[in-house]
This record gives sequence, structure tokens and C-alpha cells, in this order.
Amino acid sequence: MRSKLFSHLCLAGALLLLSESASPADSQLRQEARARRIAYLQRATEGVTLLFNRRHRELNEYVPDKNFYYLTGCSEPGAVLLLIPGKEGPRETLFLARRDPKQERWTGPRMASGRETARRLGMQEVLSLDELPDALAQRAPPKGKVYANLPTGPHREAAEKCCPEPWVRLRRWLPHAEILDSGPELAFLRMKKSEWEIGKIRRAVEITIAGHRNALPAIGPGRFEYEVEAAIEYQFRSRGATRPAFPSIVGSGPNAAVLHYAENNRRMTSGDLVVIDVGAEFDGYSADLTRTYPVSGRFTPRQKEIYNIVLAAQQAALQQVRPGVTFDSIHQAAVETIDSRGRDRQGRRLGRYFIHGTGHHLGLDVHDPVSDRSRPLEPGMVITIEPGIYIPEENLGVRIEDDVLVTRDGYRVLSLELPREVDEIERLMRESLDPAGSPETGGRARDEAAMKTQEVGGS
Ligand SMILES: [Mn+2]
Repeated sequence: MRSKLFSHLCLAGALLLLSESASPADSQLRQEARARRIAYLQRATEGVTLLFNRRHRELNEYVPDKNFYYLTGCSEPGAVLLLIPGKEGPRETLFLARRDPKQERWTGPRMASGRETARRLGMQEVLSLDELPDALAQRAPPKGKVYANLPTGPHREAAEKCCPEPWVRLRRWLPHAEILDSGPELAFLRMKKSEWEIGKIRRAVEITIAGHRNALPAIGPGRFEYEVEAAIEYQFRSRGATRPAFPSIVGSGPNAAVLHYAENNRRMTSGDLVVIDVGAEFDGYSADLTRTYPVSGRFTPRQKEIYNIVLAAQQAALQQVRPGVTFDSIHQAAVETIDSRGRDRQGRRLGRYFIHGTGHHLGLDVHDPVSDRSRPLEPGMVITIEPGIYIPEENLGVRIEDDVLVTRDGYRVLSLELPREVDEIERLMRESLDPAGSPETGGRARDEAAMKTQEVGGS
């Protein structure tokens, strides 16, 4: 008995080694995905789950469906995952589109169905998509529940109009089934990150910090916002990020007060603040970091005042972060700080200028889905803390955003190494200047007056 088990283990080990020799990173990803399917099926004990890997229509490039990817570690276009709970153990089947050698000349090789792929993916079976209707007819109860990654509720009509294919197929396959959203159950699992996932987010954060640091020499009067964007995204891609996790925001002057400004085409002038809200995506995971810099290299007294209120609000919010707490109390701490300090030109409190939430979950999506907004924080969750004040009448916008891991006894700021204090920011901006102003770097000198003040101040 023991020796038989031992030989099984050896065989399994050998197979594992074989697959690992192909790519250790892939094999780790697939072990993660396997553990997630087990966790999912422990919760989804009724009905069947069907996840389509649908193309993201709004994007030119191919981005897999995040829920599909979460449970498979695979991004094959057009693939479908079928999960069926059962008394003798769950059954998991991945269906892959039939290969098309002619098409592959254009778009590259695709995975083939069969045992070899099943072994590589750590999946019970991998069949051809043609076999899905029969498999469903045989295995799924005809009037049962089907949890699918198709929007329900208010978004359904628009989504079905845009991309009717999965609905049409699902109704043909299971005309009497009740179609439900797999989203909440998957969000519940996705909210808590594994060590492996936290490692990926840490890397995304590191790359994003490098982007922010590289932004500084490109900030200055006369320079364009897009130069800053390019300096940041150059660092992202050169350090192995897949892409920006969302359109980079570089908003100076009046644009600093526009939350989702992404045109990035304004010429910066002395006296502006510039809000830089960017994030790299690394191995599917996102970072999301915002800093606000003075274009001249120095904050004006008013800018400094507002900046320090936002910074204090961020500190107050951070102090709330620990297991058991909800976003409501985190937000309240930030709002109270902003509302109790400073005034606008009419002498009113500043709370009215803090017009967004204090944070969100971070993961495979920048705004990672939540199963329930009132679910308290737990160790292993990763969130952002990002208060801001935006006063359009004063051409003034300040946001400070960091990425934060919830730990057993509190929190850890993953982006601690990116400076956020006024003094540090002014010093870094001074250091990023090239006083010689050579032809290539001529644009770097912020302005002479500011330079002189800094020299006097620095001595
Ligand atoms: Mn954010």
C-alpha cells in the first residue's frame, strides 16, 4: 500500500518536475489557480459554473477575462471553463477553441485540447470547444442554476447587446437553466490575496515607484504632461510590466482638479501643481500610486497648506486600517481631517472638495471587485488609501495615494519608499534638475528664479 502510494507520488513528482522544467513561473501560477478552483468549489456547491474567456472589446490588445484567468491561470482566447460540484468530488473541464493552423500563422500558436495540456495546466480534463454542448447536456441538470461570468442586473442589457454570443450559446445549450452571476462568489475569494499574489503586487508597486521617480526630471515649466507620461511608462515597460494598469493620469494646473484626466497634453507652467496617478500591471496584478508635485520644484504656501491637509487625512485613514474595519470608518477618518482644517476662499470647510472614496481593493483589477461593500478588512487584503482635495477655483488639486496590505495587527504600506513629505519632494525635485542645462537637458531647468531660491534655501 505504502509503496504503491510512494510510486504514485514519484510519478506525480516526475510529472510536476517535467512541467516545472518548462517554466517554473507558469507552474506556480497554475498551482495557485488549482487551489483557487478548490476554494471556489467549496463555496459553489450547487449548480454549475461556466466561465467564458471573452475578449475585452474596448481594448485593442487582448486581455483575458480576469475571473476566468483567476481560476485557470490560462488566457487562451475563446476558452470556456466548466466547474461542476459533485459527491464524488468536483469535475473541472477546460474547453479550448479548435486550432486553426492558417490563423496561427498570423496570431501565433494556441494550446491544443487533450491530456498533455491538461497536465500542463493541472486541470482534470481539457476538451475541444465542440464538445461543450454535449458535455453540458450530459452533466448539467437541465433546469438547474448556471453561474456564469456574464453581467446580470442593470448592466446585462447593454452587455448582451454589445456581445450577444455567450448568451445565445448558453440559451441554446441550456434553454431552461437559470443564469446567475458568478461575480460575487469569485470576488469574495479574490478579495484576500495569497503570498504569491502579494509578491506580484509588490513587484507592480516597485515598478510604479521607479516610474514616479523617473517622472521628476520631466516636470518643469514649459514641459508637456505627455513627456512625464512617457518618462513613467518607459520605466514600466523596461522593468517588465505588461502595460499601464489604467490610462496614466498626468494633470497639471486646472487638470489637477479633474479626477480622470488622461489627455496629458497641457504645457506645464510655473506655479502649477501636477497630479500623477499611475500604476504598472505586472503578471496581471496592478499597482495604483498617486503623488502631487509642484511644477516649479517648490510648493507655494497655499499649496503646502492644502498638501499637508491631504497628507494628514491619509495618515488618519491609515491609522484605521486593520482587520475588522470597513471602508466607511476609513473614509470617515479622512473626511473628518479634511473638514476640520483649512478653508476655501469663502471661508467654508474643505470636505466639499473631497469628492471620491478614500480607497478601493487592488489586485488583478485596479479597482478589484468586492463581494459586499460592508465586508470588513481581513489580513491579506490589499487596498489603496487616497484622499484628495480639488478646488477648481484655485486651479488646485492634490491627491496622495498609497497601496496598503492589511496585516494581522494593522497594515503595511507597500509603497513606503515613494516619498510623500513636502521637504522630501522638494529635495528630490531639486536633485533631479540639471543645473548645467546642456542642450539635451535644456528643458529640465525649471525656471531661473526658482533655481536661485533653491540655491539660497539649500545653502
Ligand atoms: Mn486608486
